[in-house]
Amino acid sequence: MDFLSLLSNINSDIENYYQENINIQYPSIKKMMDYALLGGKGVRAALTILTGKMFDARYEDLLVPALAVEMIHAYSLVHDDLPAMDNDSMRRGKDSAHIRFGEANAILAGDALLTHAFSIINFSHLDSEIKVRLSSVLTQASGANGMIAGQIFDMDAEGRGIDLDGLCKIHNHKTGALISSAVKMGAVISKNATTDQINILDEYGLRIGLAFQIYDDLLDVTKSSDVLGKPANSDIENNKSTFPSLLGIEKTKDLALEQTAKAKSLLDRLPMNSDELNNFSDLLMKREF
Ligand code: GRG
Repeated sequence: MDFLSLLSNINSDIENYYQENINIQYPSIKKMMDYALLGGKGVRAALTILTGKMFDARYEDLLVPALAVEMIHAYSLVHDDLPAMDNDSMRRGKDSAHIRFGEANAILAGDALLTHAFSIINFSHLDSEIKVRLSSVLTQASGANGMIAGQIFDMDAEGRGIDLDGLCKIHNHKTGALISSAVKMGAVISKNATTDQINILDEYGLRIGLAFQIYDDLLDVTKSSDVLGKPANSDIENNKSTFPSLLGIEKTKDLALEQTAKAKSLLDRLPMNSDELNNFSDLLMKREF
């Protein structure tokens, strides 16, 4: 199956699961949450599901963390687009949430997605022990030691020159941690994964997350706003160091492929067939947006 068909099938299952299980009493809040959540590629959900399949996890179980991680991701995009952050007016081919609903509503819609990501886990059909493990993985990745730290490092670096190590540190936290949590939750849910295997997947997730971000930086300078569904060249306009600004386009491409190859080589250390996740890793480096 090609990249977009795979993602489109997963996205429609995630959307159905969301509509059936989210319990929001107030239509105006639900409308803003729907607006911010739906319409992304669903890469993190796909990583959870493909990893879970490797460990023979049940598809209906995997939908729980797959949705939760997409809700955290959507909240981070809403807040990242705010005037106080990156100040971007377009996202996923439409107005950013604060342009559509106003800044205060967008902040609250982001907060609602963040909070309800954990409700989706806690009120699900899963065993209590699994719920605790999933919540722990997701909190670690999205909280002050993960994505939030990455955003703060990123803001601190704005307008100052940073080196390649500094840039990798930002993105390991800002992008890699959540992507790695998506991968790990697919394994954790199955109860079949050993600690060693989860550690291997953690490293795979961080490497593929870094490769994803490097490639995202490349798309920012090589594709149009129409193709991206968000403003092109936004990193330059925000005066941010990026992989292309530090390395140039060709070396950035090489680095993305090198990180992907390293990520894939980690999968070889797992005893089960990892072909689907391997192929997906390659497809991430061929995406158009
Ligand atoms: C608490 C104020 C506050 C902020 C939360 C904003 C934030 C912390 C973190 C930002 C995280 C962020 C926006 C990382 C960028 C990662 C990235 C490459 C996003 C694009 O991901 P895609 O391409 O997007 O998967 P789609 O739209 O397809 O889901």
